[in-house]
Amino acid sequence: MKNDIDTTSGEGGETHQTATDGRASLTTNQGTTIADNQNSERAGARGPTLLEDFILREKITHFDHERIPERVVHARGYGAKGYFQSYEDHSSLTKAAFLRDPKEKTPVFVRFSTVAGSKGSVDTARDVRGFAVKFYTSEGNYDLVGNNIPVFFIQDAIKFPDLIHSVKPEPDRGFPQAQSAHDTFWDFASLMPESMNMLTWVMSDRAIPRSLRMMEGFGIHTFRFVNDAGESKFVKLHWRPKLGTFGLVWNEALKISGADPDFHRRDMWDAIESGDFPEWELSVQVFDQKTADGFDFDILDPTKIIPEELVPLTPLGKMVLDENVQDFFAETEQVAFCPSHVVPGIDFSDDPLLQGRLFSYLDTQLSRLGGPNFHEIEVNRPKCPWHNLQRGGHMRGRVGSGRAHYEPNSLAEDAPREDPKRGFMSYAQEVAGPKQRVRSETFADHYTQARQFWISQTEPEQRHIVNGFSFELGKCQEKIRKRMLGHLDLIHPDLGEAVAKALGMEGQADAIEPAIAPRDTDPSPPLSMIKTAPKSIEGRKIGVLVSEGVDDSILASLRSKAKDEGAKVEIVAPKIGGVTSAAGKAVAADHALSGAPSVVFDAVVVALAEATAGDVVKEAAAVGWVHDAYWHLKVIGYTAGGKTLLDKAGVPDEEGVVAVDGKGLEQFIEDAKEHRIWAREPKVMSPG
Ligand code: HDE
Repeated sequence: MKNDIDTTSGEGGETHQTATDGRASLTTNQGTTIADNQNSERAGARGPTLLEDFILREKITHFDHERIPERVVHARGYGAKGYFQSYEDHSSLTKAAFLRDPKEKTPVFVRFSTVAGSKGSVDTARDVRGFAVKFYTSEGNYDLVGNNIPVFFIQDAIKFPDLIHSVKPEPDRGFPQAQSAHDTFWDFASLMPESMNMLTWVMSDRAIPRSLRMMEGFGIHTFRFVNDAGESKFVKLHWRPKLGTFGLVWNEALKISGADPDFHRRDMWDAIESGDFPEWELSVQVFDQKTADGFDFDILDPTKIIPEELVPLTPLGKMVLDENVQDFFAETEQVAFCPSHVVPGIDFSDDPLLQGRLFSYLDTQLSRLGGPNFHEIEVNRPKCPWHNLQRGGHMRGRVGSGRAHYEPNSLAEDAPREDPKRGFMSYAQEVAGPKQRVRSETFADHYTQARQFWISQTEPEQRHIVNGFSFELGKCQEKIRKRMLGHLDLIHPDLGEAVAKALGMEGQADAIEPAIAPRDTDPSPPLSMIKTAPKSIEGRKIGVLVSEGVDDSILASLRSKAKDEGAKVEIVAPKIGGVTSAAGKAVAADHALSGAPSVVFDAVVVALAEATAGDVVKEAAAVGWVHDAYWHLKVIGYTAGGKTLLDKAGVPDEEGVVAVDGKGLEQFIEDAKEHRIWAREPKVMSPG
């Protein structure tokens, strides 16, 4: 653990800054030791405070300026550190050093985020998640600034301010916060047919991830890799989580927002603290211009994916996050990602959204971080040597030397010089054409891929998309609902019909003329989370509700089985003081019942002792605990005493409701590996 007081920066070393007991003395920012940190200086014990109290003024001034402007989008984020390691030498693809040496561990800083909400909003809002990775490579910083959904709402950067203005709180009233479920967003979206593919993804459970550790990441745009021979291929970048990709269910997400607004960051922090390091695989889809020419969509259009059936994924390496941040502000808040931060071997495509981003990120740091020297902040500084002839600017930290800060010069022989051999060179792509403001016709099919996404989903996933649309549109004006229903009919008549039914608006869809009529394609199974879900409870949490006299052997076998499977058990007791087991042992509570509703667990066990179950059963919180677990399709284990609570909550004896005495525990774990009992859902809610 590093000391949070920096005693090393002063030249003076250990003089007056070290108190007699060996602890660092409190000083001002100028290094002057502070004698009294409890009282400001005043004229007389009850008199006015003196302006000359520089210690008070310095402390308050610093405090007054402790906040910086939050990010205009992606304000709520969470960071972690780790490394990337290439599986092998990929030099046939790229000259980027970090993808060439499988022995090298390249340090990374990752920031996950929501998009619409402000810094103090909740983790589990329905939203796209940012997935931004800074690789501190030996050849400079490379930022892969992606999202957890592989397509985007718009095709041209010039529409981004409009998109964000529409989703942010409405400017006259200042709400709603962190939500797309309001008029302005759906008004804009329904007038932008290009957003239809992304909207279908965002209404799926991908927009309410179970955990940041269980999210995919995508570079979205087509990029280029360039090798030593100067040959270039196009690439799409993908992160795939080792634990699989999982979502919450909507009602669960709503309740988590209240029970634990920090649900995702706490989950990430806890996992890393306990040595359960999140891991992702980086892959690319590699293709050339000829292959691109054969697609019936444009590879420069960021509202399209390249289905894996057309170009499979080539794994490049893995990323492991093994260290939590030490100072949230200094690191997570001040980290500055820019898609324009690339290294030799990685290059851009002409995607018009990407091209706008190449300008925007550097620009936004100037006001957010206060000037052009943000690269000197520790989290942003390259870990390889860097030197140039720039000087000056707000908060310049580096101390330059010599007279010549221009080039060419003959006064400083040792000044840095350009390096045509190792330096970054853009791929020499031919560019020609008239200057014009047009949208290429190859960008005009807005429905085919949305339809493919829809038909690739399992039944429960389709139900949730219907629910997502009907929840959000249910908060909008009628004309917006009708317009959206018209688009949904084009995406797929089944989707349009189901949402219309859920809204009670059958037959009311506007007729919308598509620029290009949608085509039918084959489904693409990798687009479904359920079809690709690993059967495992690794990284999951099992909540166990106990009462006085709980059976020791059930707790012991549950703990040992969960450990073998890489899952965690947390004890929920009526009171935080815990309970005493049947054998008279103290069972510590991880949570009081009031502080841990079942929404924060993946599976639950109701392990009440028969003799004391009656005390728990009369608590509405306990009944709600079990009722919600059932509603949210969780696997529920129970003891003989626990059965009383299940009966009170109206939980029937059926698949996924398992007696855990004796052999039943194995069954409970096997069922929990299915994550949710999807067959139960039609019994607890209808779509919409
Ligand atoms: Fe961003 N975006 N964005 N974005 N974006 C920002 O940069 C912008 C887009 C993404 O954790 C801002 O430092 C424009 C797509 C992430 O710090 C800003 C356009 C994708 C993050 C900005 C886009 C992203 C940002 C705000 C359309 C997925 C958070 C603060 C042309 C590939 C990074 C900042 C972090 C942040 C602009 C579209 C991902 C204003 C103009 C597409 C993950 O520069």
